[in-house]
Amino acid sequence: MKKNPSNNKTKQIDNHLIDNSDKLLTTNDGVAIHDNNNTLKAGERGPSLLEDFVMLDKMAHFDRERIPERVVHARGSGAHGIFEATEDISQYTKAGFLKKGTITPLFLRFSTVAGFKGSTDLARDVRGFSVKFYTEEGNYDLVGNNIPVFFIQDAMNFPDLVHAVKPEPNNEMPQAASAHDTFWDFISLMPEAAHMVMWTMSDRAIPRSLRMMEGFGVHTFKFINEEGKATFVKFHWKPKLGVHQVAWQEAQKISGYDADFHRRDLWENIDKGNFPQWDLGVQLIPEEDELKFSFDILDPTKIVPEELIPVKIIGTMTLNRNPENFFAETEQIAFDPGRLVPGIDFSNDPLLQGRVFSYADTQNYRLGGPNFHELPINKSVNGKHNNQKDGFGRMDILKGNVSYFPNSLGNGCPYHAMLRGEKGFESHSEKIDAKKIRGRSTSFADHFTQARLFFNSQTEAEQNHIISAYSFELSKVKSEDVRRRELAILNQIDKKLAQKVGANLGLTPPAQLDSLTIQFAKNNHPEYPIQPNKPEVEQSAALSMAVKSGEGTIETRKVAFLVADGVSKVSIDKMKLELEKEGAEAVLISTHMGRVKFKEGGEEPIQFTYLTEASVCYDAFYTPEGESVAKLQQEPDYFQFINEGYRHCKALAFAKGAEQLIAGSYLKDKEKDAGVILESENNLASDFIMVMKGHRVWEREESRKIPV
Ligand code: HDE
Repeated sequence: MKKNPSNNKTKQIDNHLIDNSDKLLTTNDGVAIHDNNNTLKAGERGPSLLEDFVMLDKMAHFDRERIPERVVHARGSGAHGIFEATEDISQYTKAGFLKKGTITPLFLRFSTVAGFKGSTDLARDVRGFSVKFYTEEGNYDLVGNNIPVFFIQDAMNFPDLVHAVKPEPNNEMPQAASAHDTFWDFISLMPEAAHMVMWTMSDRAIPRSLRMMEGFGVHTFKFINEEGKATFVKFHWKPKLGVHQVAWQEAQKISGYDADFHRRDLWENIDKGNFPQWDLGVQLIPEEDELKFSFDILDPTKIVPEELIPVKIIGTMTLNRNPENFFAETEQIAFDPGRLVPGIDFSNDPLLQGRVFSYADTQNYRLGGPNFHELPINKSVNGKHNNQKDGFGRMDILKGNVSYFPNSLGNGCPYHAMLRGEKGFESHSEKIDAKKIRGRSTSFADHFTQARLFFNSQTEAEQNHIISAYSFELSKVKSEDVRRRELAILNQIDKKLAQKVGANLGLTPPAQLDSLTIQFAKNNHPEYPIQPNKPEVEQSAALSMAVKSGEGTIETRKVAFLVADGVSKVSIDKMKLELEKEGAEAVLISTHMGRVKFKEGGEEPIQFTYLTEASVCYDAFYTPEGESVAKLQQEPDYFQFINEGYRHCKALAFAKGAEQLIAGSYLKDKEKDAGVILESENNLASDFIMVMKGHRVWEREESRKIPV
C-alpha cells in the first residue's frame, strides 16, 4: 500500500516539519553556531563565562525537555490514519464524519494503564484505545479501551483506583503490574469491579499485538439526528486481523527480550505497508428501551450482549502513517472525551460525566497551559475562532482590537451560529426533573451476573488462563485477609473458579462476601445485597477470543526459520512462498550474523541470530533441511526455541531430515499433536498454515506440559 499517504490533517502537520538536511546549526534565535563542542572560557584552562549564550541556550532548553507523563496511560504508541464511513446512519446521527462516503483523518494512541512511560508493553493490563477524529466539524475523541467495561461506576472512585494499582507509595513497587496488595485490597472491597477484573485476568490483558485487539467506547453515548432525536449508542472497534493473545509466561519473557514488542510491531508493520484496519461498529438502543434490560445501560461495569443488540458496522479505520516525531505527536496529543461534535452527546453514566472534567484539566497541567489545542497534533482542521487569548505558549496571532462578545467593532465576529440562522453544537434537550443526591441507583447493584456471563462464555483453555491469572496475582499479595476476601468475591461469580484459585492459594473460598466488602457496598446500596434481575443470556459468543484451526488469518504473523550454514535454500524458499501467499513473514535466524551459506551454493545476508532473538517473539517455527541440521544438533539455543515454542502451544514444522532434531528436545517424549508438522507425514506447508490460523494448539497446554 502507498507509503505515507496524505490528507488535510497530515498536510497541516507537514507545515510544521523541520528538515535539517543541508542546514547550518543555529541557536534558537537562528544565529549560526561556529563551535558546538567547547564552552566559552577565560583562557584554555580557565572558568566558563556567563556570556556564553550559545551554551546557555542549549543547556536551558535541555533542562526543560521532559513534561509530566500522563498520570495513567503513560506508556503509549500512536499512528495516523483515516476513517471511512460506509453506512447511511443519518436516521440516528447528524455527525458529518459518519455520513456515508466521508473520509476523516485521525490519530490513534494505544497505551497500557498502570506502568510508567518507560515500562514494558507486555504488562497484564487494560490497553487504551484513543482515537482523535479530525472532522470538518471539529475534533471528536473516542477515548476507549480494549475491554468494554470499567472497574468502577462513579468518577469519585477513580483517583483511589489509580492509587491502588500504581506502584505502592512507600517503595514504588511493582512497576506496571496489578499483582500487589494495594490493588487487590481495593478491588476486593469494591464488588462492582468484579466484572472488569474478570476481563483483566483473561487473555485480553496480554494482546499478541496492538493490531489484534478490539476497542470499545465503554460508556453508552447518544447519537442525535437532525430532528434532535436521541438513540443510545455503544461503540466497538473490530480488528480485521482478529483478536489474539500471548501466553502469560511468554508475556513475562517478552518483557525481558523486547519491552517495546507492541510498539515495534505497530511501527514496523505500518512502515512495511501492512496497514492495520478495524471496522467501527455500533449497538443502537432506542431511547424508549433505556430501562428494558436486566442491567442499567448507564452502568459502565456492564456490556450490552451482542445477542440482545447486534453490532452494526458503519465504517473502517486504517492506520497508514507512523508519526514523524514521538514527542511532538504521540506524547503531545491531548485526548478529551468531554468534547463533542454535533450528532453525538453524553449519556448520564456517572463515570463518563466525571471524565468530562478530568481530561481537559489534566492536559492544561501536562502540556503547560491552555494553548495545547494549537499544537499541530491537536489542532482542528476547520480552524478555531474565539475570543480566548494569551496564556503560555500562545501560537495563534489574533488580528484586530476585538477579543470579546458581543461586539460591534468586529462586525460581531466571530459570530454565534444561532445569530445567523446556522447550527452549531447543541446539547440534547433531555428532560431532567430530580432531587440532588449523592448516591447510586439500585439498578447499579448487581455486580456478579455479567462477571459470570463472561466466565461462562470462555473456552476451557481461556477459563484455565483466568484461573492461573487470579492465582498468580493473588499469590503475590502478602495479606491473607485480602486473598480470602477476593476468593469470596470469586465464589459469588463461579464456584469452580473460586475452588480452583483457592486450591492454588491453599485457601477455602468463603461462602459469603467478606463483612468489609458488604459494609462498603452498603455505603452505595443500604439494602445490599440486592436480588439481581434474571439475565437475558447466560453465554455470549462474542466474549471469547478462541479461533478454531483453519479459521483465522496468518497475515503479518512472524515465522522463525531456524537455520545454520549449509541449510537448503530450496527447502527455505518452498515454505517461504506458501507463507507469503497467506501474508505471513519468514524471518531467518542463524548461528551468526553476516551471511548464511546454502547447501546448493551461494549465500545471503542474515540479520538475526540465536543470541539476539527469542522464540517468544515469533508465532511459529520451521526447521528446513540441509547440512544445517547437524550444526543445530550442537546449538542449545535452537532447542530452547523449539522447546519454548512447543510449551507456548505454537505450530512447529520440520522439513524432511530435520525431524531428527526432535530427539534432542522435550518433544521427543510427547504424544504427537496436530501442531507438530513433519514433512514425512504431513502436507507440510498447508498443515502448518492451518494450525497457525487457529493461533495456538491449546490442548497441548495442560496435557503435554514441558519445562522451559
Ligand atoms: Fe481515562 N484518563 N479516566 N479512562 N483514559 C486519562 O487523561 C479518567 C476512563 C482512557 O492516549 C487521563 O490525558 C477519569 C475510562 C484512555 O492519551 C486522565 C476516569 C476509560 C486514556 C483520565 C477515567 C478511560 C485515558 C490521563 C473516571 C475507557 C489515554 C492522561 C471518571 C473508556 C489517553 C490524560 C491517551 C487517560 C481520567 C476512566 C480511557 C487523568 C477521571 C472509563 C484510553 O485525564
